[in-house]
Amino acid sequence: MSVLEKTSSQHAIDLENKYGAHNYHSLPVVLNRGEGVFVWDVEGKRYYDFLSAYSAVNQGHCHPKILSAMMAQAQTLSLTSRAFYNDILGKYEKYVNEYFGYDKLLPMNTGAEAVETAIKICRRWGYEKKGIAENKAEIIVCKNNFHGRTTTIISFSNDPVARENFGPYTHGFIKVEYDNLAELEEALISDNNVAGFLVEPIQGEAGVYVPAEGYLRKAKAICEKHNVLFIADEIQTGIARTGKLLAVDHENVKPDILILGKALSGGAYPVSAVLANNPVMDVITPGSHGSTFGGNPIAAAVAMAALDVVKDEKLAENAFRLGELFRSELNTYIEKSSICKLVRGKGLLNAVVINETDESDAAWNICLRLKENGLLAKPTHGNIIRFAPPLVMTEEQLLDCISIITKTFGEFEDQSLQN
Ligand code: IF1
Repeated sequence: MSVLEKTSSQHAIDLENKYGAHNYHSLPVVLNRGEGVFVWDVEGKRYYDFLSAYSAVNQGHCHPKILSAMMAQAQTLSLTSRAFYNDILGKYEKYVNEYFGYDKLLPMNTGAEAVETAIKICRRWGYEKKGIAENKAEIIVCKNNFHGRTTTIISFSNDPVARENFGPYTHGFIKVEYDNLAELEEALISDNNVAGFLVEPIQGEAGVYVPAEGYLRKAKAICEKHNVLFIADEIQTGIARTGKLLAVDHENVKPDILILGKALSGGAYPVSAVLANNPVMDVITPGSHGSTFGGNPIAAAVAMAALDVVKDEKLAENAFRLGELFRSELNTYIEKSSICKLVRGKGLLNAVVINETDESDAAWNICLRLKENGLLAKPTHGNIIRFAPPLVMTEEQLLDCISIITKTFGEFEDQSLQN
């Protein structure tokens, strides 16, 4: 069959199964078109997208403003490498620094690369500015973290599936309980070699764990007290996803190092960035870090357009308002549900915990039924379903989705409890 011909869903799945590494267990749906909050499968069925490519498509699929910026730049100058200057990188760096309030930006491509970059900056700052002995720097991370898939990053993961048989692992990381200030302070008191604390403002993959009010603010204060850099991984929670531009904005926390990715480009192109002020970023000197595509002209053009959209379309405000509505409506449903335990989240990063164990396939089966009912979502761990639509969703569309979700849950309720 010519690849140009319409392929059936099964044929597309068979091709991936035969020719692609099996590194995902994808929901059995084959998409070939996206627009705003909608995606379509190869058979022409339309779905609400409630994953947003793991919060990369906050601005909606194929946003016209982002695409036109991308195409215009792609037809002009796509890649120079940093061996030479170009006329858009400096403009982009200025724009993003002013947008988030930092002195300098180090441009990368994927989130994991940006996390690795932040780790290198933090360690070098620890040696050159804090005076930690060579190769003794430690970075505190949280249990159940997710920061990417590189060997160093999975070295400090406690997810066996992400980590086993990828050793030997990178040293220099201390794990503490998430949302536990006492453990964080204890780790800092007992180890003078700590250079930084790397944290997700909300733990996404762990199941949308929202820490107690004040956790981020107090953690930052503890870091300041111990001369340790507070590093916020906002790759998934940033760019308006939680109802503020950044999740740390809910507590007015200013990270020493800010890590961005995913929706920094609106999902149109791999763009990530590390932001810091001069006393931190100036440890990076010519030749000490880089990337072929990092800061390329297309990435710069796309990201500026994507950030414009966030402001112009007031996506943070919309996410805040619709998130309140989503959790309120789901809580009303949960009051009488036998299968749903709770809903949690901020803005339009939410999750519903299903009344089953980690090993149960209930959440997966519910997602299969949601697909049949026209909405795509995926479990994060056995019994937790993440609900994260594009932030351009209207109230009317959200109410339509809430009725699909509650109708679908209803099909799994324990009938005996309904009478
Ligand atoms: C997968 C979820 C996982 C991230 C945070 C860094 C990265 C991510 C907070 C790395 C990436 C993606 C990766 C993708 C599934 C998805 C994900 F949490 F979003 F659901 F895995 F945990 N920091 N998250 O969320 O960014 O290198 O991918 O650009 O790897 O399966 P990346």
